[in-house]
Amino acid sequence: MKSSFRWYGESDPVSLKYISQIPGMRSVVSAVYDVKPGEVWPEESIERLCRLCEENGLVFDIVESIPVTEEIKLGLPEGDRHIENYCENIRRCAKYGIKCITYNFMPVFDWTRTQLDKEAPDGSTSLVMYWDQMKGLDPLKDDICLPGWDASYSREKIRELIVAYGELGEEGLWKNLERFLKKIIPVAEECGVRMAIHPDDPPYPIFGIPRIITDEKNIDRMLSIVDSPANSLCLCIGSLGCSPKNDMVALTKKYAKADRIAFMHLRNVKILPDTSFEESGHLSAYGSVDMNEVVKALVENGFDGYFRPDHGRMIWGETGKPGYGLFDRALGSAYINGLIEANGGKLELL
Ligand SMILES: [Mn+2]
Repeated sequence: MKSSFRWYGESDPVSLKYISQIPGMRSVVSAVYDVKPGEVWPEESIERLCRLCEENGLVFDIVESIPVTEEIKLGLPEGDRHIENYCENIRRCAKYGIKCITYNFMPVFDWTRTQLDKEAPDGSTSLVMYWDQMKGLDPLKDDICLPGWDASYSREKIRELIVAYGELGEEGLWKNLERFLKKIIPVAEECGVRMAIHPDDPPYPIFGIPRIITDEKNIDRMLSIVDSPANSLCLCIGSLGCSPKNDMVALTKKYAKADRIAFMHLRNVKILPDTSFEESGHLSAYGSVDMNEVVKALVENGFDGYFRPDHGRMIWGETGKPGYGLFDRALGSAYINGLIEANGGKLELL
């Protein structure tokens, strides 16, 4: 297995030097951030990321994400040009050694939480979603913007998108995903890249916006659209795991065995009695997922792809991008390394 760490480029307060000091760390998960979604990434930008990682004893070989535009997801005419550009981005990334590209097919919002700095009794903070904070909110009527929502959209644009997706519905979104996959997966195959779709976070509809990568049945449907290892999963334990209906150990076993996991997002989540959830520390005892059983399932089923500790809490006075501080993610990484070693798995070092 290949240990990786997300890095938001040169403006990230977490340095590559520090990332390289995390035991077993190998790959940097990053992206070109200064290009509008739907456009082509300049080769110089990809090359620069490769060089910076290499200078720090790391490798940039996994991308998160190449965003899928609303035009593609809504099946608008402009979407065709965006899909062409998407294919070109896959080719360009492959040219510089990228082996895996993560993306999601979530309409409008990449993820939804109601608070990013909920303080736990120990003083650490984390991201949470509480239904009682969501109650009564209506983005069609109210002037609201939840954390994690794309701030570049105007309120008016968000309302417009919500109406458009409501009309499109789940089946319409499936149709557009199918169209997208049938275009990009052959290109990924040709380039030796595995596409890894990130599940919807959280895995249920919010404000009536359809969500489709939510559970086993829908994941099976998605994987069968193009039956190829190039059409794989970024299995995010914390995203799928915040629905009590998803058995994360069983899903990990099933998809690792079928070789349809390219990337693992390993973090724990605590589901509350009303199905609200809190992002917890990685340790099994802190959340609702048995992390040891998840890692054991990976080892026993020969998983040799990438994993990263995903979000962490903010601890030790660190400030920065919520979920993406250095300290707790590094602790998560070390914990996962321990689980891998104890279960007889192997870390692939550079
Ligand atoms: Mn994730």
